[in-house]
Amino acid sequence: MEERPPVWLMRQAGRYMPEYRAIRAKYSFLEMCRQPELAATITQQPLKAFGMDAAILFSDILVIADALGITVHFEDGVGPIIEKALNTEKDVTLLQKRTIKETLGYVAQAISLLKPLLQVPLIGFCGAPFTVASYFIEGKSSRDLKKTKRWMLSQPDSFHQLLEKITECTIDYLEMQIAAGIDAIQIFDSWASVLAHAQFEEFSLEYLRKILNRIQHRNIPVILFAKGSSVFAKPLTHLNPAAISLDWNCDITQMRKIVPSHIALQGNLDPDILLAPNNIIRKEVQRILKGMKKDPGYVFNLGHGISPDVPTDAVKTLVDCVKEAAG
Ligand code: 1CP
Repeated sequence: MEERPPVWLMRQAGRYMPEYRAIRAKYSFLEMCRQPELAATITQQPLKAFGMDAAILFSDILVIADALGITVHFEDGVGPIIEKALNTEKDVTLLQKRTIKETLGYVAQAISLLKPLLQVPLIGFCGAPFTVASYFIEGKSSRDLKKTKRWMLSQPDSFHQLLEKITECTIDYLEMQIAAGIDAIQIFDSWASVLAHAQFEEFSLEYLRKILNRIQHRNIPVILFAKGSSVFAKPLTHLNPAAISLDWNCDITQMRKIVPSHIALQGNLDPDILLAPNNIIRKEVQRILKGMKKDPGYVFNLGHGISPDVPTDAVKTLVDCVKEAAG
């Protein structure tokens, strides 16, 4: 019998699930992140509904703002809003790193609550410094990150200072998650795709390298996700992560020519496939399963997160289809 790959989905907990919306009707998004019992319940919702092979902690890449004294809130239908978006070098100088335990201790509590309840590994996560910096500068979601890139290109020194500060907080934050018991880490560089190759190496990769080097002694598998990971696969392999999570633009079978076999591959299914009829979902899932059948390490996932308008039945179809591949 061929072994099937494990399956989990980025943003597997979220608004597409009625169980999530029922809790969301009573609490703000940040309350849901900050109350460990709620975060633990929401983390388990997709596992109970669909039976994924891993849990990802319910939280957000932007909660780290608290650790730098930046205030973020989430507006319904809009997304994250940074109260005082960063504008100048002085704003960066004024950022004060706070104790992670004091500002983000609730994340460790949620992990401690969850660990004894789960039968599957728990993935902790953080944002890549570049992506987190882009939200702090833009102040909200942006399609093109013009303000970020203008700053990066015109004042690279202060941009590096900002990345450095976020990196230091991120390392402490991951150390806390590891001490609390998570089994793996995924780092999300969701906006790397706006960067030219050399810009990616200078403004993102170097900080990812720093993070991986500093937590290496913990022996925790690290999955690197970037929007654009297929374009940046070569430099990402130089960091020697446990896995690289691929966007959906590439032919995953061809990526093995670039990514050595000791680094697992994850992802690659176009998230919009979940908007298609079930027979199409099955066909596309099977296409990837067939292509990766003989691969030494593949983890089934989407090329990016699930969107809120996806039907739950589509997610069930995807997970069932991967699990059936065992027989
Ligand atoms: O209104 C609501 O109910 C909030 C919607 C929501 C949810 C469910 C947000 C706001 N964040 C989350 C959870 C979340 N965010 C998880 C949970 C674990 C999971 O099930 O996967 C994770 C891993 C994230 C990470 C995250 N937040 C990323 C990186 C991953 C990605 O999708 O690229 C990013 C960029 C964010 C920022 C963010 N958080 C929320 C919104 C609406 C946004 C903005 C996205 C954008 O700018 O387009």
